[in-house]
Amino acid sequence: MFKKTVFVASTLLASSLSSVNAAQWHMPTPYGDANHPTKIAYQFAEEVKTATNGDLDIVVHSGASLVKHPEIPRAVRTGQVQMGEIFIGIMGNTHPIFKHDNIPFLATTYDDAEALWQAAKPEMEKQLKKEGMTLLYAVAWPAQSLYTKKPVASLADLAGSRMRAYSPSTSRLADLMGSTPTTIQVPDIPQAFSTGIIDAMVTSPSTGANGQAWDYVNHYTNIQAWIPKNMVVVNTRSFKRLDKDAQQALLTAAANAEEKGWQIVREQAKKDTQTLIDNGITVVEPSDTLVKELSAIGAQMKQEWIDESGAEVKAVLTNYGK
Ligand code: PCA
Repeated sequence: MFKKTVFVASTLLASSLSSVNAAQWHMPTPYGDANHPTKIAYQFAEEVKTATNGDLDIVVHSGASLVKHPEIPRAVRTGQVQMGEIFIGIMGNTHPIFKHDNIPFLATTYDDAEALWQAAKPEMEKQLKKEGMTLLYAVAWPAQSLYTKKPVASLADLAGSRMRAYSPSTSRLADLMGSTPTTIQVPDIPQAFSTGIIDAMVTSPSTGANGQAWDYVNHYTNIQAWIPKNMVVVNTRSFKRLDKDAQQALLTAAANAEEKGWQIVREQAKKDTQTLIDNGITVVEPSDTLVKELSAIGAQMKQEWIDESGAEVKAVLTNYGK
């Protein structure tokens, strides 16, 4: 009898302790559930919940439903939410280090993109730390290519066009390509095309496939200009308030998410390009002229980027070795 009482008491104590420690966190993400970074975010949250026996419950709010994409960095920095996912390039005006993600032709294969990420990580972590954030993981998108209504043999074919931009670097790119940039979020792309606000965009086969790009463009030129990433960050104070086990659970799940992301993206790129073809989009390799013209723009943007922030950018390029 006595033993049983002790058992009940300690069980109650354990469960009340765990409810005292249990936390529900909110994690806004910018893109909808069909996108592979969002799928990985859900798996990450599930893994953390299991590893902490439910003590850390991360609620994923996808599709910018809780916080608008451009506001997510501030929401995490100020602790309004504990974690968030951000397309790295949108922070390009905060500090040039974030631009490593959108420089055309700096890394165009998945192996190079992984190497660039490893090279950029230390500087990224330093900068995020200054803003009260800790980097958890990043997930790459498939390589970014050109969607247009008409074939593009050279940049002359884009003269006067209106191009979607999704970051400071892509605005600059549109300028240099002789088109006018307009910032448009993914859910607004179909309407922006149908109302003539834009008539071209550079994004992944995935975003084209998810948004049924065949309804508003006919041509996809496989320029594979860069491989951008979403990163997941945590408010550093929130992270430090967790006990050591929960911290470790978060870091382990983050490492797994990052590894899975690099594995999935290669397959995803092939699958989604095939979806574009199956739905009638003409997929072509870029002409030599277009490659030459775009490479020159890439070289110019790289130089402008170096000029903006010598030390940090040079550190990335030295680590990257290219
Ligand atoms: N899709 C997102 C980011 C990169 C991508 O492939 C977008 O177009 O906004």
